[in-house]
Amino acid sequence: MDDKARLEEFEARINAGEKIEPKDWMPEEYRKNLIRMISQHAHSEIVGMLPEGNWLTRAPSLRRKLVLLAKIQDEAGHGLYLYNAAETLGISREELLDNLHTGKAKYSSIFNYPTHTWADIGAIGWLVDGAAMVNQVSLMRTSYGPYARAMVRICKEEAFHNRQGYELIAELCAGTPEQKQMAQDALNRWWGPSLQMFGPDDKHSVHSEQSLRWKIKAESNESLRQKFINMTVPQAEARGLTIPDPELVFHPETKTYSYGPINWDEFFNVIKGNGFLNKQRLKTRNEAHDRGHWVRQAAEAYAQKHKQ
Ligand code: FAQ
Repeated sequence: MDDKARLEEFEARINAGEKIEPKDWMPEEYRKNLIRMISQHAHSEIVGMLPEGNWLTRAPSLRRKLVLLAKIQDEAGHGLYLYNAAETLGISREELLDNLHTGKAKYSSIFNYPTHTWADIGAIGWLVDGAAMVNQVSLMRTSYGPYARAMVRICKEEAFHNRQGYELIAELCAGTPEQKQMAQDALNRWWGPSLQMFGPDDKHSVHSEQSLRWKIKAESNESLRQKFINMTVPQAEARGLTIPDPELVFHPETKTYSYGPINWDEFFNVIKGNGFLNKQRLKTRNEAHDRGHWVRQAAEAYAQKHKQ
């Protein structure tokens, strides 16, 4: 079979809703795009542990500390499934991590923002995990089998992450006026960056057309952003919080919200490496990786010994 015939067969399988598996023929562009996207996703899970890890020693109760600890451990697990899924496409873990540590690969823009107060931990769970969940539920339908299957478990855990964040925010809203203000301040700071997490609008999204055609992505950036807004605004209102967007309007006939402009200059600046914490995040990740050298060395020696 020549490449043209292979491509036709590949696209017919995608259109029929079949999953593509690691040993199946796939166009080089499909493989490359998936490695880019899955690895960016994996790196986001791992870098996403950093802002929350910083708050473990400052959690206000033992219960909150246990919940946060469990959530951070889940994120490490998500990173692991995703690195494994990326490896099935023929790239090594070392190369994937090297791309993160040298700044060649991206991770989610959202993790370059600082966490000023405990309410920010609630906002991360409620908004950041909420946005991640909306995106990942749609990725359960991605055409690449290992990625789709990783999403099933990840989504179950994201639902718990999202609820714990919302519960934390709800508790602050039911507390003193100062606590409620903390929750509002966190919402004010995290709302815009959370909307940016879905990526640029359809006109400016570089990969969407091809990714939608090959069902790497099941939905466009815009459509997922809209779902997130429709889900989250009523949750804010239920706690007496105000979404920081004066142009937000509910349309009862379509049951959707229209919203004001998103700050894309800020977004592109952050993904170019100029966000508030980009340099610090990479430095911390590199240091953690170096500290783990002896563990990888021991695991490698063990694997070698048992191969013989
Ligand atoms: N941040 O052409 P598009 C989480 C880049 S998981 C940084 O539209 P695409 C869990 C994009 O890479 C969060 N860069 O790209 C957690 C491309 O640049 P490139 C992560 C971004 O891939 C919660 C350029 O802009 N989730 O948070 C971002 O078709 C709490 C043009 O964009 C995933 O990664 C961004 N936000 O669509 C952990 C889900 N958006 O690569 C701890 C899987 C866009 O050409 C605590 N990924 N860019 O140099 C996706 O669904 C897609 O990759 C999108 C972007 C939707 C993110």
